[in-house]
Amino acid sequence: MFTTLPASRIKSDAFRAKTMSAADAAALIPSSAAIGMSGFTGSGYPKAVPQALAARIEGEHAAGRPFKVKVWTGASTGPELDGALARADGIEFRLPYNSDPIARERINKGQMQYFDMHLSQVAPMAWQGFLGKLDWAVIEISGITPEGALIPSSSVGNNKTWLDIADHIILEVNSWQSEAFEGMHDIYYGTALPPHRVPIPLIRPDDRIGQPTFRVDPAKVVAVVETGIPDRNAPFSPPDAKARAIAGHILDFLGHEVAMGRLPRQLLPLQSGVGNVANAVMSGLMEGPFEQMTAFTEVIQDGMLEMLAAGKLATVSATALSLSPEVAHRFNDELERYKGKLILRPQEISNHPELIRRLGCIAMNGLIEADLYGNVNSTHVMGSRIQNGIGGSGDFARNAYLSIFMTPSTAKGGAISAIVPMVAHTDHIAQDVQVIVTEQGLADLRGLSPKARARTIIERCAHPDFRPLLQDYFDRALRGSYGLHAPNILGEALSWHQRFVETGSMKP
Ligand code: 0RQ
Repeated sequence: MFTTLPASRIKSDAFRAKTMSAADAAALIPSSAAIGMSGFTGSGYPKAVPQALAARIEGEHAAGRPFKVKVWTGASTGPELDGALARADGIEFRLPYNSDPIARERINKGQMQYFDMHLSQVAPMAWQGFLGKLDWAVIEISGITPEGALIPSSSVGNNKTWLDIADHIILEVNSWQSEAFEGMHDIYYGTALPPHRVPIPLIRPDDRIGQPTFRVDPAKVVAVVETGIPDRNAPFSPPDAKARAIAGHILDFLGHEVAMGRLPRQLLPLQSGVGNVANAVMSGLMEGPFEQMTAFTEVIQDGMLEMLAAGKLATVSATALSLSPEVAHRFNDELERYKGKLILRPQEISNHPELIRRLGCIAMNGLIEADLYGNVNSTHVMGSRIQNGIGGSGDFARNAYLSIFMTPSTAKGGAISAIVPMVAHTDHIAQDVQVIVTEQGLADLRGLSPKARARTIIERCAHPDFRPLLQDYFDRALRGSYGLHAPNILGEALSWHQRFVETGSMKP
């Protein structure tokens, strides 16, 4: 049968009967509710209901009535969710990862509680129950089948878990998302808590072990909202000289590892973090000699999609797309060509420590600062101000075959050294950090004792403006430390950070 109207994405009559406006759906949610939202980076997050909820919260506040909710997600989301709710001062508690600037400001002003956690652990911890009850789920999907199964959209995140454990569900059916998404997801329902846990039967990154849709109890679905709003990720800036230098060092190193017989010619499954540097490394790999690579990662940024399109990458497994607006629109039009090569999974699988260890991933993540002994701070600027969160970096770094961290050697126009005597907060201990790369060079820390690590990091990674200061600190620590295994002058170790807090520069 043909019609001039675009076919509804809601193919089930029972669900179509529950359609309503975003404002009507948001009006159902009470203050203090814990809401599991879809979304992982600026992809697949609900866009209409959170904005309507934010408008409602602003109205309640104007009338002098307190109204806040607790927001659980997959990872960061977009401005229509975190940005809108944070601007309305509507978030009381947030987990597990945030990159929204307004929410960040509220967290750092002490106005919003934030629980920063490993992304693989969100669903299992929700099942354990100590986070409290999940009252609502607001989930973006790309369609509903005639049988009432939900076709996921551009991220999977924790949606399976939110749909399973929430009391009430609101679905946003987004017709901006490509219909060709149907069949690209692999939703595994075999996870459980101990003592019922069994091995996850995934042997290769592109194995399918689940089903293409989410199941849902229709009795819990109280509203279905139709939208057509694009995903919103920040565009990537073209790789600058520093990002290109970092990518070059990593490519040389991987080539060396292949030559030494420690990596196969097609490498091992790649994991790449978020941000411009990570994207630049992917662009570097695009030009490099490696063919038929695979990826077992969290997010697929532009660089990875480009490699997939060019055949450099054979397959990619992730939990979310994280594409710039331009590439996301193109991807939507061309999605059919990626079928069979791209799989999106729940984040408890994409980030599963046992799978990462067994597959032997090559993890490449950004850092805020690293210290002389190879400990890494990924989250807390000057030890107290949260930037984003640990995200998946801990899941991957500890369990990877090769754990690489990368950063420009300075931040804030050269006022801050990314290499410091002692990190002001530790996310990744030295045992989980095998390689540190800056535009200055690459430090291969594998098998090195702490003092050898310090010498290598100063020589290879530190910026020339800070190298003599670090060398001087280390030399004096060698003379005056309480112990000479990992020498430190405790009273001085964090004085670099304090100097920045007081003067705006780490330079004396
Ligand atoms: O702040 O924008 O205000 O200037 O931190 O830094 O250089 O743009 O780098 O985007 O790659 O982010 C660690 C934050 C790096 C990221 C981090 C300031 C800097 C800037 C961003 P401004 P850049 P990136 C999988 C993996 C944890 C999660 C993770 C991250 C801002 O990589 O969140 O890895 N990692 N997940 O100025 C003070 C320093 C600084 C500093 C940078 N030493 N001191 N400020 N900045 N270094 C993906 C997911 O889990 C979803």
